[in-house]
Amino acid sequence: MSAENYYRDTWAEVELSHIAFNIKQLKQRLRPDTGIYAVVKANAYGHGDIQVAKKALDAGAERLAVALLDEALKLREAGLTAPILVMGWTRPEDAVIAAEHDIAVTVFQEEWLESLPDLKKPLRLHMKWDTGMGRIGIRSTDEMDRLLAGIKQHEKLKLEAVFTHFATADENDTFYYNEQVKRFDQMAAYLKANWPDEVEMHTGNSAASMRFPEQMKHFVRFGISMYGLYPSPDVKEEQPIDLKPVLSLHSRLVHVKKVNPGDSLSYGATYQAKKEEWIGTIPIGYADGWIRKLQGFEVLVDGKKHPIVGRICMDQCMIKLDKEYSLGSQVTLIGKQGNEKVHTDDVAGYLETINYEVPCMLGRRIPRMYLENGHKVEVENSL
Ligand code: PMH
Repeated sequence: MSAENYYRDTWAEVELSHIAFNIKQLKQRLRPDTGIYAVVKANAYGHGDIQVAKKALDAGAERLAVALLDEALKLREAGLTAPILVMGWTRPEDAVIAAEHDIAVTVFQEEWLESLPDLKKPLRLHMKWDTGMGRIGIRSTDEMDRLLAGIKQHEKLKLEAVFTHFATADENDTFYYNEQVKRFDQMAAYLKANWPDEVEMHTGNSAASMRFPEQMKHFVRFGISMYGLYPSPDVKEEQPIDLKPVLSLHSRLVHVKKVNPGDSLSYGATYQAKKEEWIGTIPIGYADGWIRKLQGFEVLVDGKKHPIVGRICMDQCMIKLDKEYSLGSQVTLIGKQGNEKVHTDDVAGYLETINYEVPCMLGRRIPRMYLENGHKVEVENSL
């Protein structure tokens, strides 16, 4: 269920013009003949897959990439006709549905080809090469031989592309990255010698595509940096392109009170006021993905940082205010207020995780408000 209204004082803002800005920055660095897959898996890293996909295609991405067939079908149901690739494993019996909707799938197992049902429509295949990620993909030219032979046997199958994924493209040390590039190039040379048709190639994620644009093949797969986040602290420092964060997270004070010295807050009564303190309550909690480990993290009210105090509850948490604020005052958990900002990287650092995880954690219970240059264009409440 998806609605255009919501009745709670917590929301995420998704500034679509920044998607376009980030794509433009990358395009300026890529060779003119390198295209872009907008990676919109996992609900576009939590940002909203349909809205982001539309914007990315408008802004110059040619194609879409997702992890699961279900995600691809959702995009088709929303009327998106651009080429879509499922980068993860698809069940062979579901290849019929993929073909019906003209969705390209990833192939890397001989048994998979053998157990394909009869296809009425052509099916586009991307062969995955495991050059060092160790996740999915073939690792040898023997396996490639067997897959190529299998593909030849099915007249409905078309080998559209081959691809690989880098494990360390976001690190300063490029040794392992270069090993993967070498391995890919060897396999590509073998393919060229053993397959008559032209086959597309794509290797780069955000880190590789912005750091080594001249090495990119026909396409790159642009994920985290399309959302305005650098893939790692190393790349953030190197800053090969300028990026604008797309997502911000906001709430409002729904209760403000003065507590006395010794008064306790929240589950476990673990926080005790040392003196008279102003405490605000905001309607976001761990069920929204604002997890308990964020206790102590500082959020913005009135352009100033204020810490979350006491345990974070399922739907609410408390912040210690520097003075009394009126009900409804805006609280920014990720984003800017005045001269202060809380970056997604700050949340990731506090949680000792990567920035990718932060927008993905934000639950569907948080409505997404879509903006174009600060103006609201759409609201989606997919609770
Ligand atoms: N291609 C593949 C196969 C991926 O798995 C990902 C991201 C991307 C491209 C985009 O990478 P980027 O976001 O760094 O640009 N996949 C994942 C993952 O599986 N875990 O974290 C990111």
